[in-house]
Amino acid sequence: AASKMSRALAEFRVRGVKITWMSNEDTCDTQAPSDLYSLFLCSYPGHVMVNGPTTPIPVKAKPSSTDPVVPPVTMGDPPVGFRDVLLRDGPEGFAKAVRAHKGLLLMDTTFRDAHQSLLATRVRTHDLKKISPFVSHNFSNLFSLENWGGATFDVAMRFLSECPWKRLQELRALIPNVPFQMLLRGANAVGYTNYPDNAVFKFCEVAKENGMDIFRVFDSLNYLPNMVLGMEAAGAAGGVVEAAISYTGDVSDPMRQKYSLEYYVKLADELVKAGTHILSIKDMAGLLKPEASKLLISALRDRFPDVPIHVHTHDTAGAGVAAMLACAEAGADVVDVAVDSMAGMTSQPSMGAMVACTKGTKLDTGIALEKVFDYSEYWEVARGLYAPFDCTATMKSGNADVYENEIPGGQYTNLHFQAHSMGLGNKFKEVKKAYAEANKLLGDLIKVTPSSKIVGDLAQFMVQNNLTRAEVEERADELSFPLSVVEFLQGYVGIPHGGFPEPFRSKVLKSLPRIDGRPGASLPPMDFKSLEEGLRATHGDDITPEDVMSAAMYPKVFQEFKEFTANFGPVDCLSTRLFLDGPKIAEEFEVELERGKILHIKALALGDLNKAGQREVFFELNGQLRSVLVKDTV
Ligand code: 3PY
Ligand code: ZN
Repeated sequence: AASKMSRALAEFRVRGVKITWMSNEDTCDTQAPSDLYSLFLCSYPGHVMVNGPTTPIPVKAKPSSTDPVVPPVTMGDPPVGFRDVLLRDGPEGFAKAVRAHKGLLLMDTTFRDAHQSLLATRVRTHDLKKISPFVSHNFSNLFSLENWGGATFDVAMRFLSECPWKRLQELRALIPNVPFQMLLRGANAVGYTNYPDNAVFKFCEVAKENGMDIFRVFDSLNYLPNMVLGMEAAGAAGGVVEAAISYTGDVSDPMRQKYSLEYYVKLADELVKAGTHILSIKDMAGLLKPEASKLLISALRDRFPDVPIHVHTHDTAGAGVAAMLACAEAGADVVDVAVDSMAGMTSQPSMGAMVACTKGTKLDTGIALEKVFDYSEYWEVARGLYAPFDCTATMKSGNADVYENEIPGGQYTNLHFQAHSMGLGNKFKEVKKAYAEANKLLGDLIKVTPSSKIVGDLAQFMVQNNLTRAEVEERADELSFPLSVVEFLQGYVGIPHGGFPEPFRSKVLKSLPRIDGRPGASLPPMDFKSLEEGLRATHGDDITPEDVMSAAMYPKVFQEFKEFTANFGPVDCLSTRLFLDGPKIAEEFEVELERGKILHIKALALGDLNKAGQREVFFELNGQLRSVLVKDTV
């Protein structure tokens, strides 16, 4: 809503987005020129020049000033890919074709999990789009490209100030032949808590309409009712359902009985019975050793000869390629990789390594290694743009201690960052130890978003308060635990395998209410009509069904994203370095408003602080002198 301070200065469209430019303290309205539209495009660069980036930067490293070069792409339509099979034969026919395929298939995670694990999910649509035609033309034999869901939905709006749906639409237009895959957190959709059932259904429907093909559905406790809800939502939308069993423990270790081979096979039985098109093992922490891979995948292969098996892992310990080769040899149809320069450590194993290691064998991927090198070179340079978020600023290697703490890839990076940014580099070991202890306290859980966060919160609580596991158990009735831990024990996330830990649960909860069964079942349906009306009243008539879903998932983040856009326009047309660091004085840059419509801007000077605490920032805009007034908040 317009605050008392602001009034509408102008309305215009920038790349299809209607903008109402409001005057406020940050923008200049005293000397507004006639071409407000162009000036508007300077407001974000001006803001960054004065105040620094709008996204929080965890480390001091600067974005590289070298832009990645896109390797040459052949003219004409891209080759036929598995998406053409899907469009022609539907999800069942697609699954049959995948199962019948000779050789190993790959899913490329570069556009989602790889940067979620290595670069704090910060990769922008701008850099994804540039390389998309190359992917479409040279990787048409991929099983899929994972490019959406997980944390990307939230981060796109929250930190990149871009619309996740627009990303999906734009990538779809550029890559028509490779199936797109997303990560759906079951009843939590792309959030951290359960949503009403109709919100999950609607989310999948809108995602499918916007070009999503394959829905990898998991639940952070492998809680079947939550998984089935997500599977039904994806299926009803017409998507390919890929039910994913989250993997923890070690099926090759006879001492680890809670998550045994039998446990996984039984769960797989239920998922196949529930109609999954594809069965997936989601090894989010990279715990699947080669021997365990052999045991697990051959057991599943024998039991479900007709169901495609797709395996996901992280390379945290460095054994990812070995494990994925073992899975493929044991009968997996598809394994996950990331392009070499975005692979390894807490990301997926390397695409180039998998392609090279299977070349000429019965598992040959059919992917040209030289194309992988070109693709990798693009990402090696693009990755430099995200240096302020790159985990390699502090993390230097893989670490086999993950077999003990079982921390998922993305969280491993986050906790490492947190420990180091507090100047507590040496504390990371302590945090990891506490994480393992917290997991035991909670009854040895499957750990993946959001259960991994609950274990992490408890671990941090233990480190901060200097508490051992025995002390926490003993004093459970008097400690004030993090809310996430209490809510988990109340049953808000679902029911863990083997039930809740007792007497710990009773001691913590005392008389607090408990939920029996599936948490979403007791939530009232979301009223989309009134949600949409409310959004229209606040933001105007341009609200789309996609906006309604963004607001349904993340009301506050969506609101802030809309406010940001009203102030600064669609910043996704700026290059990543400009977005993060702003232009240097005298630097000339271009903004592509639409295909072929390019605006030439030169940053000229930064004025002195005036009495109102503002600075005037001068630009040359298509040859004309322009300026914006920016409030200095530094
Ligand atoms: C997510 O939920 O975002 C994950 O990547 C889980 O592994
Ligand atoms: Zn993952």
